[in-house]
Amino acid sequence: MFSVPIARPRAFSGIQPTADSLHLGNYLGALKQWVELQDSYDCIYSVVDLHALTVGPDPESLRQRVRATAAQFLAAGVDPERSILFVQSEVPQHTQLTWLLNCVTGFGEAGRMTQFKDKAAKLGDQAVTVGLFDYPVLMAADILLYDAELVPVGEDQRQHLELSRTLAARLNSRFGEGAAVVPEALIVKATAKIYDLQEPTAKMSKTGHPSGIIELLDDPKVIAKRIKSAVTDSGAEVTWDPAAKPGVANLLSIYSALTGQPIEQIVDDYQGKLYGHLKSDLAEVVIAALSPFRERTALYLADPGQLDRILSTGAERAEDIADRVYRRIATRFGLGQAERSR
Ligand code: ATP
Ligand code: LTN
Repeated sequence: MFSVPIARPRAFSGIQPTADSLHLGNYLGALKQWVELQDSYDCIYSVVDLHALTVGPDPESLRQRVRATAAQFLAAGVDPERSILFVQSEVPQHTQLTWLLNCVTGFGEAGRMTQFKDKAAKLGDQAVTVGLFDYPVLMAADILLYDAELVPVGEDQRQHLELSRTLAARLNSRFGEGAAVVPEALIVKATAKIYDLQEPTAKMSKTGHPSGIIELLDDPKVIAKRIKSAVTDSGAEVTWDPAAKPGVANLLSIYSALTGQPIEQIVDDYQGKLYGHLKSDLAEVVIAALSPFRERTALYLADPGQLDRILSTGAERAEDIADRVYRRIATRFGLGQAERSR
């Protein structure tokens, strides 16, 4: 008897190759869910290099970071036998669909994206590019191109996801049902926003000050130092109070996410102990979790041929889906010539 494979719903997500190492926020907010979803979804994960172009990277470092980011996806447990892993720019339909979506996105609608407004305010008028403005539309194209139902991301991507949903719904109302799948965000509350260790009200970010970040590829000594010098709050008692004690709450969230222990239990265990105890134990927990990750990343980077094969197979499989979905949507727009001549 043959067993007929039952089609599973699709999940899609991406991370920008904007640093040599991902950080703990990227891992707990996104990558950890990516790995878990592979059991129940057909997953498609991308190194979104076209998005990274919006910050004007040096070409050689971009090239290296694309590979380093892909190696970290694999090291975290993205399984190329089960999931599609590819580099966004290798699949031309992403930019093609972006153009179609540009033509149904309001200028004001895109201008309301808070991440754009924040970045634009920092850069100033002269330095802001059209690419940065269009970033959320490219992200919507990434998702709609695979008819993805679920998109695992951190809290900072909520508004962008909302725009993707709006654009998908707009295609359906303008061109009839079935034009696009309306995606859902998967934002896991406990780890949706990991905070900077030095400034525990700001999100841990690749562009933050190094002392506030735990990079996944950091040396264990650096990790221990960063955690021990994390800003904690007044008092010395370990309690869960994110509003009054954001620094301690952040450490507890990280501890809980990496060990699977509920926050209340950790708080109980530290009754009568000081912040310093929590910090040194957390340093051990983080180092133990990240050491095998660092080793696996190094192995993938040491075998460029294998990484190339994984990424080129991934791009082929991604393009196979992207081509079909792009043509379906383009036809709805009335771009039928392309369809007939193929
Ligand atoms: P950064 O701001 O750190 O430079 P980014 O937000 O520009 O990174 P990506 O590197 O593409 O973007 O983020 C990859 C994923 O990691 C996204 O799903 C994002 O929501 C998630 N993420 C980023 N920072 C955090 C954080 N501090 N806590 C939880 N999730 C995060
Ligand atoms: N904008 C996202 C990265 C990203 C993404 C996507 C995430 C680009 N395309 C599609 C999910 C789905 C960020 O984290 N900065």
